[in-house]
Amino acid sequence: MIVYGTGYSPYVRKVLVSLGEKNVPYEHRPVMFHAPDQDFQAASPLGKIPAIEDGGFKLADSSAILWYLERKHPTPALVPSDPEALGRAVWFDKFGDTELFAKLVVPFVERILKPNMMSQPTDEAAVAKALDKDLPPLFDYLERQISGPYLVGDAFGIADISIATGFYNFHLADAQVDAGRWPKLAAYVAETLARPSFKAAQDAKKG
Ligand SMILES: N[C@@H](CCC(=O)N[C@@H](CS)C(=O)NCC(=O)O)C(=O)O
Repeated sequence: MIVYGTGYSPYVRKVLVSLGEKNVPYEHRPVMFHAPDQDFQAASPLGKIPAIEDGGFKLADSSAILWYLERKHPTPALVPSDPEALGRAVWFDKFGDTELFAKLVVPFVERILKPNMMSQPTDEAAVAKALDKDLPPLFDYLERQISGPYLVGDAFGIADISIATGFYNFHLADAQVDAGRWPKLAAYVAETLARPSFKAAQDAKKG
């Protein structure tokens, strides 16, 4: 299996973590989004990362890929079968990919991407707004949801992958979850990112 997309991407990381958990070998091609690479373009209709090619089968979108991997490599299961747990897992996947990451990424964009890759100055006011205003309600919500090592049920899964992945970019930008204010979230993020699958994905090629 070929996985396209730089290791900086939280969405690419979701795929790499899932493959790591399932012990599926893969070749990683760390292209940037919209890269003029014909094989990548053929796998990603919108030019977004991640995309995969698996024996000629091409698929884009991290959630679509995780569901594909779940059916193709069912063990260990990363998607629960219990109806309520499944509903929550899909919710956390969506929430992590959209509302949460849109805010978590702000320090990364401002402090890493803009000065290093876009020749633009950092807007610390935008970082402060994300840290002081936009993220606290989301962190409050997650703090209330955490009651054990995993967000859903008694096993690591897609919800944990999708919620934790963006915190790696958050940390790269020198931002932290305040453990005094959100102790369960801070511990949960640290423990999840320390899993071998996340460690390997964090070391993945950035391109
Ligand atoms: N829903 C997609 C989102 C993927 C996505 O937005 N990836 C970013 C890079 S982190 C991208 O390719 N951006 C380029 C664009 O939006 O045109 C997924 O889960 O894979």
